[in-house]
Amino acid sequence: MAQEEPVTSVVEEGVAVIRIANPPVNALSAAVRGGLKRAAEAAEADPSVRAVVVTAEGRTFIAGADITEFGKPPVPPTLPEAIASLESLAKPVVAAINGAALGGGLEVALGCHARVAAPGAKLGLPEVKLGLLPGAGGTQRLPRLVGAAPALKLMADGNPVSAEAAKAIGLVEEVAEDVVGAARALALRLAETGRPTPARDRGAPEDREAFEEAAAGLLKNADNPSVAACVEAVRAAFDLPFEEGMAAERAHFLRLRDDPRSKALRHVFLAERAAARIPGLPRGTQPRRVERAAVIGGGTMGGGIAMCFANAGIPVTLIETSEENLQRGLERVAGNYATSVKRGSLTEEARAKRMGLIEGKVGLDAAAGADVVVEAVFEEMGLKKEIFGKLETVAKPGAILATNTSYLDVDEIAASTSRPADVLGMHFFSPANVMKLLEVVRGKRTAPDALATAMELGRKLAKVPVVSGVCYGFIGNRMLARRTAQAERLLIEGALPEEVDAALNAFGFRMGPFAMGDLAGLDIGWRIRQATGKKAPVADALVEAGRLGQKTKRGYYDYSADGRTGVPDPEVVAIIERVSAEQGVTRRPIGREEITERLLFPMINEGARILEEGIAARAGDIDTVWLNGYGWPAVTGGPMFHADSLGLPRIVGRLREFARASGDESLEPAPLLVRLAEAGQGFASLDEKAA
Ligand code: T1G
Repeated sequence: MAQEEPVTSVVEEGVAVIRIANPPVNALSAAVRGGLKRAAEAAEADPSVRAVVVTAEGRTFIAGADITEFGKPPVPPTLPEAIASLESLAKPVVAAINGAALGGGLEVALGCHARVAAPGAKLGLPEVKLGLLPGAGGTQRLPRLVGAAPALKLMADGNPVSAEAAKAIGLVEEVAEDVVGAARALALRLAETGRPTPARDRGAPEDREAFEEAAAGLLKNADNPSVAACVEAVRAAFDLPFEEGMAAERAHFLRLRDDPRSKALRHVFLAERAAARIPGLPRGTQPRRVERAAVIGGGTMGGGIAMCFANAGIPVTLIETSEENLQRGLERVAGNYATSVKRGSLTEEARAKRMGLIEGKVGLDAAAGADVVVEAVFEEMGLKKEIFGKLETVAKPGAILATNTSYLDVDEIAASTSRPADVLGMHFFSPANVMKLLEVVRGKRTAPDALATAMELGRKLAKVPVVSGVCYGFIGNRMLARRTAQAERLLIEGALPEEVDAALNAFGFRMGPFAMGDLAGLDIGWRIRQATGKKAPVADALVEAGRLGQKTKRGYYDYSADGRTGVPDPEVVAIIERVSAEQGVTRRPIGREEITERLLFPMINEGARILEEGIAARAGDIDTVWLNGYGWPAVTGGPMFHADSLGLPRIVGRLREFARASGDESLEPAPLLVRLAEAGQGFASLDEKAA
């Protein structure tokens, strides 16, 4: 269907008001760029037009270039051309910034001769967060408007500034509620006094000195190619004529745009947003109203979950079984907030407000007034069933009954109530008040509106929600179990903990599996294995030797120096060698590439099974889980995106080798993985269909 003209222009009392209406965020699609150029040319040709205003409909001015267009054949005009058509008008052009002006959106405003912003507008150049740099004149115009050092800071950290802050640095001339009215008046004044000449000066020496100092600081701390490109492009604004500076900027932009790093970051941006769309939700499904919450269990998880609600301004009742346990839970929450105030990340006023939203109560009856109840008690099915059996009469009709279980069968929990349609999983990740990921586990009888409620609530809690089906470990932990098993096998076959952790550190994970295990406590995994009859000979041997990790100053590493810095421990090597001998395995040196493939490829394989079984609806959802819950480095896009970038045939081949060498059938490539590899396709091809 032909897209309605997203750019219109109406002449009102000598002023052509150009309006962009390209929902949801007025991204600069080809139609918008073409519309802007045509509207500019029409305004120039119309003798009744004395001045021009550019504005937009909706909550954003312009959210930047259309990220979904990257990688597709370019459609003229380019954004720099569209912007030049505004800047080159003989008549004054004023931007009326009604909302967020980001990336190319701010660059459009920079191509205007003056700018007025609404009080709530945000202005920024976030391109570096997508592995890019401002590629439509931002690196050449902004330094000439606000100074090179402030310009570089704005584009290097990628964070937006408020309208007032923008005015303070000279980025906008005015801040006005009636942003279009103020822009019209300014444009007419400029028509009287003469259109400002676009700045083309090369920057004063003191500006250069401040810039070089800022650049040195940035380059010392970051090896971010986008930041380095920003520095070089802004430097060109000093050293080169404007047009040559524009050409230099364009060259940097095209190079970064085609870099795998930027492709991964753009995938992350779109995948996280696609994950919020619930597949197969009946049209017209409306989320239920959530005004009050209750959390059952005042332990670490329960307290953290209660904080999520309070942080979102939702009153929450924290429920425990005794006054003593309740006070302990509330003290833990108060301590967390106090730490944030001490660190300066929370004001005392905000702390008091949030604590005021958390009410402690003893007994399940206190959940009666809640619109959503989150159970966060010990991972024991009998206890959970008992609680849900009581909740069905305590909780009001229509309340969402959510379990925070990490592994257990949500359908079995739902079956312990007579209202399974209200039951689902909301799997928070520890620490719940910090980690972004929320797995929303859809039971087979979960009502569509209950699911929609949990997803919307997830976003309100500033989480990144992803729908998971019911299986042991859902999406993230089910894949993590594969990595954990291989990490253990690698130790038995010849690797050492520091070699395995170093491999994942080199890949981009902040912590490897063994450092992570020591931090969390090795007894947690040990208890799960004891309960499920699973074995991990090395990990079990460490726990049985009293090495539980940092909390006992010894785990896979020795922390006796300062309690936090782990160093290799000969005693651990002895334990590992003993286990290898008991397992009848002759140890061998294992190189970093094999370690990395042995850790990541079985996870990708499990991700393929999760897709085949419909546990996850999209490969991008699986990436979103790993990016937000397990620290997968965003510059490689997540496990499934990374698999596509490596090529699935290579992964299939290596998995077959691993399966043959170990005799471990579970390493055989999943049918879906083989099918895609043989078809020369990637996981992304599935998402294009599921979009
Ligand atoms: N292009 C395409 N789609 C976009 C988009 C964009 N730039 N920004 C948002 N969307 C979609 C998003 O996928 C979602 O789609 C819907 O809009 C709502 O987004 C040349 C090269 C503007 C602050 O990096 O920061 O300009 O899932 O859920 O929370 O120099 O979107 O609904 O189908 O995020 O209200 C630079 C990216 C681009 C800004 C609004 N610009 N966007 O937040 O909504 S590169 C950015 C945002 C560039 C130039 C360079 C946020 C927002 P769907 P949302 P929100």
